[in-house]
Amino acid sequence: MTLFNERLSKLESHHNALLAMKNSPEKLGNGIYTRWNNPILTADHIPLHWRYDLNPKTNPFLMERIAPNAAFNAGAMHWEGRYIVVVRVEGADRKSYFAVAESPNGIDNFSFWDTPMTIPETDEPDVNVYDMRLTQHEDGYIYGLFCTERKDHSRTNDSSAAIANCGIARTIDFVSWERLPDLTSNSGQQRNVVLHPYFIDGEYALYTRPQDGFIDVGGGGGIGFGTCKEIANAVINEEVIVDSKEYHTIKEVKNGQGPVPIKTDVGWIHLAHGVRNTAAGLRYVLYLFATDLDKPWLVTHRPGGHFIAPIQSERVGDVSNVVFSNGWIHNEDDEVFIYYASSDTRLHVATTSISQLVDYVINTPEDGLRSAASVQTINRLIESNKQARASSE
Ligand code: M1P
Repeated sequence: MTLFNERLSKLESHHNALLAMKNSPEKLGNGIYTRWNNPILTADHIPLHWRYDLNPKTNPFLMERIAPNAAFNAGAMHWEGRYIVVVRVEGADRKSYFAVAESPNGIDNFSFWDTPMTIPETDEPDVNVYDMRLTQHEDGYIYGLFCTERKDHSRTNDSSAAIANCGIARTIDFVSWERLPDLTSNSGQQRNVVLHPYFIDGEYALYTRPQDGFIDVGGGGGIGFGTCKEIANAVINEEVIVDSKEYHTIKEVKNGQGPVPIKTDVGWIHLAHGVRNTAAGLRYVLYLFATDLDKPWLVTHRPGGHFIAPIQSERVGDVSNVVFSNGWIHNEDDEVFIYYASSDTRLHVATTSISQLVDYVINTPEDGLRSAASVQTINRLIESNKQARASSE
């Protein structure tokens, strides 16, 4: 057997085994959701024919020619009975692109479609694109809103200076994408923009994240909300802050809407990320809040603290101490699949149900914003547990 054939056979059997691997749920969990033990997608899941020149004449050593670096932050949708994720794949060259992967059950056996997604560019080409949020809108299209990043040419002395904005594309089949003009708003920059699935007062409604700078949100106060008459020329003139960043909380530095909120009897349940600074750098965690069914910019429930934080091996990766989510799926059985990435490296799933999310949102105490208030909240729970025990004896 030649070196080429031997390597190819090993690579294929390793790759096939990875894609066929069954996932298993954690044993006990916290009662709110169940983490699944294996990441559902990693750089190793990227198809071999995207990475290797498979011709022995031009690649006798069977070297990897186009290395992937990571597969993470994914939009998600239950589409035609299939669990679809639109993954942020990052190459060794640091460019991200989108690729669709699908699974029969939402928890394992994810495999990428034959080619990465081709998203047309605008007249001002994107340098990097990432973090697509998928919305099945009542206008009939599936929208993908994503971050488009370009160099900030006004700051000539800073090679890192960049401008983030919201790119908009739409499809009906995840194969052909129509690119629309980027969002226009009064904020200097935008990231984490999400299209609401319904018209509000006849207009398209978007969750935004106004920010002054590329990393720092500066004066940007939190997760915003605005409407626009057209989506093919999306202009938001006014943004209100829905959920603000807050001193000494999990979202002290910044926050951002995750996927499209899920509609429930008690209101829209939102998954978001909150960021605080530490001596070890920024720490990203996920949290939930709920908004009014008719006015989805008014917060009705604010469970305190994080919902998902990085644990164990999730803590380490290209950007350590990060969990991020821009995709979840609510299926017809009221099961919820939360797709979250860890440390900008790999994609995981945690499963829960609408009943559990509603219970969590309603019954988790709010952040009292002071240590003494936290102790009072714990003492109230201890006291009610004592009373419950006494009345059952
Ligand atoms: O590196 C952590 C995350 O940083 C950014 O998030 P935000 O817009 O809130 O600052 C994004 O680049 C995101 O993709 C990344 O996971």
